[in-house]
Amino acid sequence: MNDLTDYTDYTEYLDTSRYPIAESSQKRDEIVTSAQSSIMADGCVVLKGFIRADKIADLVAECDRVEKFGHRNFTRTNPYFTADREDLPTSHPLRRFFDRSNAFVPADNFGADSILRKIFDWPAFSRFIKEVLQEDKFFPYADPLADVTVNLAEEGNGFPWHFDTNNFTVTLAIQNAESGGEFEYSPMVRSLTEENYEKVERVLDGDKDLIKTLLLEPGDLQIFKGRYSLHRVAPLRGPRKRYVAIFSYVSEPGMVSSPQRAKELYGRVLPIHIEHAGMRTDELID
Ligand SMILES: O=C(O)CCC(=O)C(=O)O
Ligand SMILES: [Fe+2]
Repeated sequence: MNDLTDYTDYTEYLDTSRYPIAESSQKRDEIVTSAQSSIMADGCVVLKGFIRADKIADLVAECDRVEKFGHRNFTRTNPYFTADREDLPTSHPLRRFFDRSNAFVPADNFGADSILRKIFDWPAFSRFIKEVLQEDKFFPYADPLADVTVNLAEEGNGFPWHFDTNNFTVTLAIQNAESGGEFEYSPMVRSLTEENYEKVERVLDGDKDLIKTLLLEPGDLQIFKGRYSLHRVAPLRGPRKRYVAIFSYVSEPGMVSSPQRAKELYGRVLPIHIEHAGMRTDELID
């Protein structure tokens, strides 16, 4: 398909004059090329004002409607989500454990008129993300609880320092807390072959020379490769909840979570999770 034109009127939500992602044009090519070079340079690109400023209130209202369905999950984890290593000194990154607390609103709560779902289902949107990431194997997640979710976080919470277990994350900032919540990251601090524990330890100790800070505002779209870049969301302050939408893509069509992960992150397991895992319902252990 060489013709990128899509006549559906998404201009209602997305700032398509600033980001004409659905048309073949020089402007679109420039946006894609510039986003690709940011991703290559430090694994991150932020498209400021991707959502029209006058539509943010509708997105906040959508989140306010469903936030009561958020499933809270509390863990204590090191940046690698691995077990403690008592053979190592307590300062070692593998021994640095932080409280992690977050709540995901499962994807099946948003309803047919959801703005977030319309964006996720729009072919021009996923095609644009795929091009920016230059991923050949790129498919929308097929998990009915997790394809497009909202993460909500309250005062004191945030995401402590970690490396992602997935290759990339696509997030849309919708509402910030009164303060805090900066996105901090240390680009490419490790690689496939080198863990660089010494450098990781300096980041965990707050070495500012190694840390970049971004303050995302409502309407900003972030595409981030977090497998090799240590990152966190700084603790939040104030009573207002932080809302971030997460759009999920995977490397194979039809993929869904494991039953264990669905239960942990979304609080429920659906028949599709069990079918894909080749398990029977009575084999599930809560
Ligand atoms: O909420 C965010 O901005 C990013 C969260 C994050 O790092 C993650 O989901 O792995
Ligand atoms: Fe992350």
